[in-house]
Amino acid sequence: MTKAAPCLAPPWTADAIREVLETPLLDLVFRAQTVHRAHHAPSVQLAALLSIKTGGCSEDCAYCAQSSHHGKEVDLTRQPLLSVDDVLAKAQRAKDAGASRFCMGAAGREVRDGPAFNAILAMVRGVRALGLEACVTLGMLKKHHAERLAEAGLTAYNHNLDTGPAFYGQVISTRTYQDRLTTLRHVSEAGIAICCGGIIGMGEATQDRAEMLAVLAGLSPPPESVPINALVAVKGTPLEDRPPVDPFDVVRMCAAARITMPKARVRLSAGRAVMSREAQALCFLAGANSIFYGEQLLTTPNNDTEADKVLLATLGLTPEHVSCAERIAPPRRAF
Ligand code: SAM
Ligand code: DTB
Ligand code: SF4
Repeated sequence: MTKAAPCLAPPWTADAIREVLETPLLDLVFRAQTVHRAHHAPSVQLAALLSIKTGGCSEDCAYCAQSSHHGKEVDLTRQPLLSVDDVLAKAQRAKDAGASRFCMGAAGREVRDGPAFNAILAMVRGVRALGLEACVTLGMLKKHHAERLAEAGLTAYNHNLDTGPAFYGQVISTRTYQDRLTTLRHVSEAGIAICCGGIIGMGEATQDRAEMLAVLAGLSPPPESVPINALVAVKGTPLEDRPPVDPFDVVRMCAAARITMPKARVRLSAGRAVMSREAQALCFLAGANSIFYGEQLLTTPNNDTEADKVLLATLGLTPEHVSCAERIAPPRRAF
């Protein structure tokens, strides 16, 4: 008698994901919603975002307002690292407004040991003590940095792939795709959840989007959250003249992320401020279940908080809460 084959999902190839991305829109949304309902309640995670250190970055990411490579042309006020007290006051305000995760972003190539990193560890501890999930995005890091962040109770580390490997070199030259994957490995090995996604609208082809999703879906363990950003074309950056992203393309990316990573949170991220309520609703139908919540992203505006609350209520979506277990327990989580 032959043994039954183990039930393993086949790995997603870029070609298969490209087919998914090119499915007729309503069929795609229907398929994504079917996957979504099998894995998730009708709730949306509200993730507040704060830039804790702004501008003056050595990297040359073509989309970014904070790179000093295009700094002179961008209208941006640099801001050194905020104090722990300031950050925790903002985290408390975000909690009061209903956020369950507090994300802190710092401009810069990589984490370095020293007083600034110690202050960031204190911020993570403080955010967790407020009963919020904590996420940071600090650029590349080494194994011991990830371990210290895990000890401080960090819930997730955001480090995006940004695009597919073939297109990547047209956007960034100062760090490689492999550098990003190495950072992600350090994060996972420390037991911290991975928040990793990318940007559409930088001039990439559908194939590049598919290749990025194939890398993401192939990560082991897979990302806990996947931010889908539509380029915010910031004046003075090399991508300032990129045409606006078609909101249906954002819907397609949310759907393909949901189908290929059924358990992840799919975060409708940058670019939401210029999307209609109806386009956002389609993204939620396609499986998005997280948003950046609060009126500022890092350097650019985000949606009005009250309008977001009304939209979620209109759609019958409830804000996700940090579970009681998560509040009491673990600084380190198995991932
Ligand atoms: N410096 C850190 C790093 O690059 O790893 C963290 C901050 S960085 C600004 C976080 C992510 O925000 C980027 O990887 C990119 O995916 C996204 N992002 C930055 N500027 C953007 C823009 N103008 N439009 C859309 N997404 C953007
Ligand atoms: C992510 O994927 N998107 C956020 C967060 N991670 C840090 C950042 C979006 C930045 C949009 C442009 C800006 O505000 O500078
Ligand atoms: Fe620096 Fe991050 Fe902006 Fe790249 S995305 S220029 S690393 S702040």
